[in-house]
Formats: sequence, C-alpha cells, structure tokens
Amino acid sequence: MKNKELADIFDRWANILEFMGDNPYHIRAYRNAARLIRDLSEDIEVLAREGKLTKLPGIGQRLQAKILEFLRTGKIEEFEKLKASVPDTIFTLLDIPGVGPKTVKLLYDRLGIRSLEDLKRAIERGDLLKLPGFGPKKVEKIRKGIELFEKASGRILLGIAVFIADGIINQLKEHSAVERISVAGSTRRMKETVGDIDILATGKNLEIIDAFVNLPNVKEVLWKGTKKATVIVEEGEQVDLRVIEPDSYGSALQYFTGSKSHNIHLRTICIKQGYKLNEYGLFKGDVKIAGRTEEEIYEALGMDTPPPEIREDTGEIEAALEHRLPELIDYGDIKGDLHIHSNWSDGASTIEEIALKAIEMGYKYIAITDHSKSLRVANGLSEEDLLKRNEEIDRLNKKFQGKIKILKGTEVDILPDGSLDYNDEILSQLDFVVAAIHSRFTQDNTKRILKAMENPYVNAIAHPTGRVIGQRESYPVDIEAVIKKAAETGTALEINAYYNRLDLKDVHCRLAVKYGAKLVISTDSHHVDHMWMIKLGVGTARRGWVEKKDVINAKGLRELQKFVKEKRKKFGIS
Ligand code: DGT
Ligand code: CA
Ligand code: CA
Repeated sequence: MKNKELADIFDRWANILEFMGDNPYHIRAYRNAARLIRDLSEDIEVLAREGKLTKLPGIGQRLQAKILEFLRTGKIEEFEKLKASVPDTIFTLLDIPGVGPKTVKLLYDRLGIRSLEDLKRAIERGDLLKLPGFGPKKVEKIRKGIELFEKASGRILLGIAVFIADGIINQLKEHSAVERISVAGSTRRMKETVGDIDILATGKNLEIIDAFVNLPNVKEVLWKGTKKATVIVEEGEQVDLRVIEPDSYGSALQYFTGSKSHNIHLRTICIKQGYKLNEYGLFKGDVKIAGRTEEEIYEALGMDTPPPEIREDTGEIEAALEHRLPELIDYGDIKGDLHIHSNWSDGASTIEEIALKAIEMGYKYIAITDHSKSLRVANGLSEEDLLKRNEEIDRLNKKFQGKIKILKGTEVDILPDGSLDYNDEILSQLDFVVAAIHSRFTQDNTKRILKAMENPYVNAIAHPTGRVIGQRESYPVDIEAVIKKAAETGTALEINAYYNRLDLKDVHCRLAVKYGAKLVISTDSHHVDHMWMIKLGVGTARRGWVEKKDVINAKGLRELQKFVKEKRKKFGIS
C-alpha cells in the first residue's frame, strides 16, 4: 500500500511551500490531502484504478493527476524540482519537535541555518535570542526538541534489543493472561541496529497491558490503551506491545515483522492474485482466507514462508514463490564457539569456567584463542606462556573427557607486512588458528589479509573488516578479493557475533556464500557472560542466506578437524 509514502510526499510538499512563504490556501490543500490519504482505510491504488480519486473530499483534477503520476512512476516531477530548490538538511530541521516551517524559514533567512549542526551551534552562541519573537523560553523549547529528536532518531545495537526483548517476553510468558507472545519488527529480523522494539501477544488484553506497563524495568509509559501500550525501558529504549485477536495473530506477526519493503512487495503479489492483505488477515472480498498463522497466509498465496531474517525484499519473495528458499543455518546448529579469550590473555574467565559454560550450552567443542605476543594491550601470550596454557588445556581435556573437547587456539596478530605474530613451529602445535588485524586501520589491508590466508596454519580470519558498529568504519579492504582467497585457500571467514561487531555483516555473508567460501560463527567472548551472543552471529548469517553446510562450526569435531587438516595438506604439510 502506497498510502503512507504518498501522504509523506504531500506533507513535505506543504512544508516546503510554507518554508517558501507560499499562499496559505495552497499549503492547506497539500496538508489536507496528506491527512486524508494517511487516514484512508482503502488502498489508494485501488481507488485510483476504480477512478474514485476525485470523489475524495479535497481531491480535484490537479491533485488527482499528481497521485496518478506517483502511482505510475513512483515520483512526482513537480515535487522533485521543488525539493531540489531547497537545501536537503532543511527536512531534518522540520523533523525536530516544536520547530515548524515558519521557524525554519526565519532561521535560514536571518542566520543562514541549514542543518541540525548549524542550529545547535547557534543556540550555544545565543544567536537565536536576537531573532524577533525568540525569548529564552522559546529557545529552551527548541533545545529540548533537539534532545528528543536525537534520542528518537538513535538506533540501538541488535544485541541490546534482543536482550531487552527476551527479558520482557520471558517475564510476560509466565503471566497467566498471556497465551502467545513473540517479538516482531527489526529485532525479529535480526537487523544489526533496531529503532524500536515491537512485541505481539494474544490473551486477556487488559491484564497483559497492565502486566507490561508494570514490569520492573519500565521507566516511563508513553501510551496505554486497551490493546496497545508503548513504554520506555531503563535502557532508554522504546518498546511497543500489541495484543492481537488469536485469529489475526499470524497476519499481525507477518505485518509487524516487516520489513516494510517485503510487505509492500508481498502486497503486490496479493493484489495480482485478487487478495487483500493487512494486519487482520488475508481476504478475498469480505471473506477471510487466512490469518491465524504466518504459514497459512504465505501458503494461500502459493508461497513457502520466508524466515523473518531474510524478509528484506532481496529475492526471498521470488524464491518463496518458486519453492527454492535456502535452508538457513539454525540457532541450534552451532556445535562450538571458536573464538574465546581466557584469563591467560585479556579475558575475565578461566578456561575451566568457559568449558563448563560451553557444556551447559550443549557445545561439543570450543577453541580458546588468546591474543598473541605483540598485542601487549591485550596481554598477548609469549610463546612460552602459550605452551604453558596448552598444558592446562591438556589437563582440562582429561577432566572433561566425553563432555567437551577444548581446542588449543590463538587469535594471532597479522603484522603490518602480512606475516604472523607466531612462527609456523608454534602455530603447528595448535588445533585452531584465528588471525586478525589489530593495527593500522586506515591503510588498505587487502594484501595483508590475503598474505595471512596463504599461511597453512591460519584457519579463520577474525572480524574481517574491522568495523565496530557506530564507532569505527571498516578499514579499507577489498572484501570480494578476501572472500575469493578464502574459498581458494580453505580459510574460513568469521562472523564475529560480539554485539558491536557483527563482522562479516549480512551482505558480505551472502557474497561469501556465492563464492563458496566457508564461514565460522564465533563470539570473541572475553567473559562467559558474552557467550550467549552466538545467536546474534547466527542471525546475521541467516540474514546473509547462509546454510548449515557453509559453516564449519556447525559440523562435528571430526569434520572440523578435517577442515584444518585439508588446508595444511593443500600447502604440502601432512
Ligand atoms: P525499526 O524499528 O526502525 O528498527 O524497524 P522496523 O522494521 O521494526 O519498523 P517499525 O517498528 O517502524 O514497524 C514494524 C513493522 O511494521 C515494519 O517492519 C513493517 C510494518 N510497517 C510499518 N510501517 C509500514 C508501512 O508504512 N507500510 C507497510 N507495508 N508496513 C509497515
Ligand atoms: Ca521496530
Ligand atoms: Ca514499532
């Protein structure tokens, strides 16, 4: 349904006209059209096809022509031209609560303010107070508005969203009024950052809403209705909970899981087949065909059900129609974590604690991958200490025999010239070697990584692009060249599951699969309390269309050891 998109255009249109000082009747016409279309219960495309547009109040021939142009081409030429005539950043200013088009115009004309940054600087300098009609009160209101806006436009890391959502769902599940409950939205799709958290439930609505707004970590209740509530939790994040009728639960889950682009594409499939789909169900005329589960909706459309993580309209709808969806790696498929730091280097947990946690998680093996000697800040191990640590692993392997296998590993530094921080003699005594870059983040690191992969003992490249979400961009690297070399040399690329990395990211995972490179999903844990994050890595892999066969630590110990041996063989080492 294009209603919202179109309404947004008309709203922006009105804003620009107001900013430009156009006549009030003109502005109101666009404003009213925007509101009308936004509140419409029918699909604007259907109304257009049936020639009913001009029957809508306030829509004359001229607006009709614009709507038709938008539906035909996806844009309106006149609006595009108008938009190009004002600075882009003006739109950001208009999004600040308490700042309207008139204020923006004044700020622009008198003080040359074109962006949020400009505005903040002007407030700091006290420039706003010089404007007609601007007293301390009004300036303070704008400052508050900016604060709100910046908070609202901030997204949180998936790991935090998952942590909050799981916490809420686990508490509410215990409540007798709750029948079914699930996360939806970008959190369910395991997107690397999340705007707000969406939760759906069925059961006794009033009791559920009450239980929700009274959860101990709820800081503020923004809205409380009989079927929906919106709260801010301690972490500062917004959470929406909706209580749904059981026979609409599937369609609501489908709708609120999104993504928006998946839903928009899916709706065109529905229309083609003569159906109507919304959050209440799948309808033929007035008859409801499906809605209780997501599966019955997709099935009625002749489709398989795409896993939530790939609902981004990047080919999953076509694949679902043609019954060729990938068999994604599952959250329970991981047999062991192959990147963990112990207190021998910069970790906080002992190897024994890590082993016990791994047993609890049902793993078959783990690799302890402490840092190498050059990484002094992370207490990297000298050769001597590494070998001593290995003896402790031998001792613990005897103790835990039949329960878990602890692999001797390292996260060896890739030095600036691409050589490694331990020699081959040392590396050959290890079971699993992860190599990584920890320095010179501004240079092109492609050659450096390619050279490291030529070492027969390197089994995986850790966090291959080096990005840290919201903090550090990827270092310059030709990721396609790295992926090809990984496939060629039998080196796995890591999906680092630590919550601020998720590196490789989803699109790179998909590229790796395309070139036949193997992947390894590990947490880079520095404490046993980090090990749960493996699910963030699996989610990222799923978003990248990764299957079980692509992931070396979804295999048993024997097969993993074979993977290590085969690379050595390839390079003439038996
Ligand atoms: P977020 O919160 O920004 O990380 O992203 P989402 O995907 O959770 O988006 P949100 O919370 O705005 O809405 C949840 C879902 O509801 C979204 O994924 C799809 C659906 N949805 C929201 N707005 C629209 C819309 O205008 N059209 C369609 N077709 N679906 C929408
Ligand atoms: Ca959301
Ligand atoms: Ca939402």
